[in-house]
Amino acid sequence: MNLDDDDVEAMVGAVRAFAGSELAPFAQERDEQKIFPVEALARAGGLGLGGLYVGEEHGGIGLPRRVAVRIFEELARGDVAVAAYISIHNMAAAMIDAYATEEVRAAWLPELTAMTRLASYCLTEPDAGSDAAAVRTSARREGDEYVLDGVKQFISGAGSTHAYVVMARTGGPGPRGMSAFLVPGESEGLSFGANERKMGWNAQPTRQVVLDGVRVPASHLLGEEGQGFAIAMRGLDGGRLNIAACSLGGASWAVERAVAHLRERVAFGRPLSEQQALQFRVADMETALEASRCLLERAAGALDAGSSDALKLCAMAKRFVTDECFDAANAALQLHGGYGYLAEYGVERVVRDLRVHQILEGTNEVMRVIISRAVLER
Ligand code: FAD
Ligand code: 2MC
Repeated sequence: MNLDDDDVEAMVGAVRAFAGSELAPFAQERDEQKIFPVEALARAGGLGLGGLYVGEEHGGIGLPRRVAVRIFEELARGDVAVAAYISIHNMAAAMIDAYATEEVRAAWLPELTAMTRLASYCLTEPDAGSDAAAVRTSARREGDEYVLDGVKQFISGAGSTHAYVVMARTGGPGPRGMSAFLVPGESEGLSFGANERKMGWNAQPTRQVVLDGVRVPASHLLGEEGQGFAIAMRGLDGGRLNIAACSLGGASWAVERAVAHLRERVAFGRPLSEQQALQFRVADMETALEASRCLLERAAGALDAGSSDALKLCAMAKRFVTDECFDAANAALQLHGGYGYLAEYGVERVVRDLRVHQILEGTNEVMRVIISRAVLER
């Protein structure tokens, strides 16, 4: 999509309004009652938020990454957990658009981009998390079908979504033996574990996905046999930027709340905002947010341009932004005193939601593996 600056600002403004009316007012309730807001997601789809990187012929808007990070920052100001699910949905939809056959794309993408059908990304297994190339789920070719067997762990949206992008082994050990498949949610032999009880991300379910002799047409292979690991990793490059952008949105909101609180709260005869120790804290928080925004923009630009250092920059952005923004949100909680610990202020929810961004879509230790390899092995 060719967007000029006015188009970008109009789109970011529309997303800000959506986050303000459809996400923020319900975030506390969705967290407390573990509500996955499928109707609100369909309305997000109506704004184009279900096919951010999908081509226009199938209902997508083919957005550059540098715009997408701004969109996820805005969404997360409303609700971090819902914004993060929208990122995962887009990662899976983009993989289908990039690697599925034309027939499969035509069958699935219009509803995925509208978000009337939802997607999940299934890489992690009970014994293959950081070591993603150790995946054991198997896919065996039988005539014009593949038969999949295995267990996927921690799958976001599972049980409530319709399209499962599953990485499975079609060949020998290691990354080159892996392939990616689109598995329809209604497939016979597909079942789901209990909704995990979690510290945060309660507005989206997390379940095991169990594949017991699940048959899919051979046309549901994404790309070619043996390309699954690279396809999965390419998806995560952009996913990691969006997760970081969600951290930035959540932390920005929490810092704003903290600043308002410091102005209002009087102690020792004057507003807390007049205490220099707290002013310096605010200065550091604001600097961390702005540095995060700059690194995200830089990494997104590199990914858009297909630069050779894009992988390293995406890992840097994911590591730096999710760490810095967690610390900023946690500091915002501290600046609220005891009120920060109360659910009604919303800041503790943001802290709980942001914590997992240091773990998923590649832990921040794995991000250091990627960065140090790029630096030391070049
Ligand atoms: P492990 O790999 O066992 O790691 C344990 C610890 O060891 C970590 O601190 C890790 O950083 C460290 N470590 C491991 N290897 C190294 C190394 N080489 N060097 C240094 N340190 C190392 N996965 C999906 O596929 N799809 C999803 O939708 C999804 N959603 C998730 C939602 C939630 C709420 C959570 C909690 C997880 C989700 N995940 C999902 C899984 C997530 O990506 C993994 O939890 C993550 O990649 C880490 O894998 P692991 O939990 O097996 O930890
Ligand atoms: N793009 C394209 N190709 C890539 C790539 C990328 N980003 N990263 C790796 N590859 C290729 C690489 O070039 C190599 O190709 P070849 O065999 O042709 O040389 C192949 O893939 C194997 O790469 P590595 O040798 O780097 O593989 P290794 O086994 O050492 O693993 C590591 C690398 C640790 C970086 C990878 O396993 C990893 O990212 N682990 C973390 C897993 C993860 O992020 N899980 C997130 C799950 S999703 C989630 O949490 C959600 C909430 C949705």
